[in-house]
Amino acid sequence: MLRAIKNEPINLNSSFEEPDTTGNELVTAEHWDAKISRYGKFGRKEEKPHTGDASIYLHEFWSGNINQTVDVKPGLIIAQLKYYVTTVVTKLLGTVWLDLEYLDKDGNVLSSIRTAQQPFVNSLGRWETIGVMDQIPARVGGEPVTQVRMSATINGFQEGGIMYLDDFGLFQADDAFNVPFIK
Ligand SMILES: [Ca+2]
Repeated sequence: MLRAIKNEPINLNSSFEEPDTTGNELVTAEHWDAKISRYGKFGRKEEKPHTGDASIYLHEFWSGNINQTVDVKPGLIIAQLKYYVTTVVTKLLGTVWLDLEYLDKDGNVLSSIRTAQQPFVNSLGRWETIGVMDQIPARVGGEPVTQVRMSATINGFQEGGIMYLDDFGLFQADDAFNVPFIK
């Protein structure tokens, strides 16, 4: 029988409360990396948090992902992100999706999953959730899975809107065959 356990995120700085201290110009929150296409920046800002004081602010953003690599064990895992798109711009064509890439100890991608793309137009002016649950295999092709690279891709902010991201968490129960419970 599945047991619900209240879990904290197993990744670091999931609420973006800690500012970057490494001089990262693509994402200014500690422990996060980013890949940007053409232009844009994941900028930490204390302006519109979902929880805590800070979130990630996007404006004049073309396309890119914010990502973090996390040690995991085999079993059930949940990734979840909160996002808010303002109603300032009437024509918003953008979407967001999540990827989970399962890595070996050397960082090679063994397998991956991707959520459907969620269009911003469905949730303007309120916090929305995108999430995914999956089962991490112990091995893929004989290679043990030891890490997950979690990423959220934001695509289509060339229209000029404003978007906030917060609480990008990865959850795994202590007993990884239980379903993680997210408060
Ligand atoms: Ca926060």
